[in-house]
Amino acid sequence: QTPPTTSDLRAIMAQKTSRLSLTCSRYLSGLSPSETRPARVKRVSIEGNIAVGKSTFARLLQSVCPDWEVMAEPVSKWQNIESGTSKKEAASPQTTVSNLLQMMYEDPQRWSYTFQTYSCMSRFRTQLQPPPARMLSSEGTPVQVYERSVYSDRYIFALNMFELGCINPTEWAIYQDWHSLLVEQFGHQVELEGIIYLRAPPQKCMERLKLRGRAEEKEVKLDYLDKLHVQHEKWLVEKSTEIHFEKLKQIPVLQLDASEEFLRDQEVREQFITKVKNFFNTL
Ligand code: UDP
Ligand code: D5M
Ligand code: MG
Repeated sequence: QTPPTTSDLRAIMAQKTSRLSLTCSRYLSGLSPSETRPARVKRVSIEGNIAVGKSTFARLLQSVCPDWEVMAEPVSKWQNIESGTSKKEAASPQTTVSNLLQMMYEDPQRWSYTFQTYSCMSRFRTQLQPPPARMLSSEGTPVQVYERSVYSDRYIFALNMFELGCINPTEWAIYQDWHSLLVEQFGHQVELEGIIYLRAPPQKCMERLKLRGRAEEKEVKLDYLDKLHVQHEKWLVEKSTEIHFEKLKQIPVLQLDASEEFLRDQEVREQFITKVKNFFNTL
């Protein structure tokens, strides 16, 4: 091989510099004034009833496109509450002290509010994570996809628990106060551009819940899934839930009929992916 000439090297350098400046300008032009996150990276949550297939669908999306980053719901964190998780305490070994998911299902009156504080905190943490560097230089439509959001925490689960009497009026007032404060303070950083609603009859979710066999959920009744289904319908279809954030009131929703077997049926899967791609392009 002949060594590169000076003009070859110049050409290579020019190409690299122009690629770098393209990446930087794309990144900077995408930044909206009050945020640290580039506006061209879209954020979408997958919403739906327990066991409708959100995690399965999230894994499918992750496998389809490298421009999409999927963030799973941190269920294992709720199952393993650890001591010594702060930075100061990081040097000492962490020990699992309890399973909050199990405690919430076993004694909802006692643990629902605590569960909501922790699940919501973990969702804020997830939604506040910056996009990975590879997304910033992507040519396509980079999208961060979350399994549920700080909004379903409030407008599905916390609201439902309040209506069931598992969260009392004082707890509900306090919850709503800090939830609004955090959403307003974090502003654009926790806003979503769209929602994918995986919709299926509660009976179908019950079948899938049994199929999955998560130990903590073995006492979950169809009636509970019915109530959560109604909350989803009110929020995302009928739009009758009272929403406290302007952008969320207008948010585009893609509804997919998740009673179809998208895990095993390739045709259904491809239809879903096409709909998702088209949806992302409209955001
Ligand atoms: N599942 C299925 N067919 C589908 C989608 C999901 O059999 O088309 C199964 C999946 O394998 C799992 C259960 O349904 O055993 C619940 O799915 P997942 O955990 O994804 O539901 P999520 O609670 O995250 O919505
Ligand atoms: O959701 C994971 C499990 O966690 C499921 O049993 C529902 C429960 N969950 C999730 N978020 C909440 C809130 N905010 N309150 C109460 N229960 C919650 P899955 O749908 O299986 O992915
Ligand atoms: Mg899941």
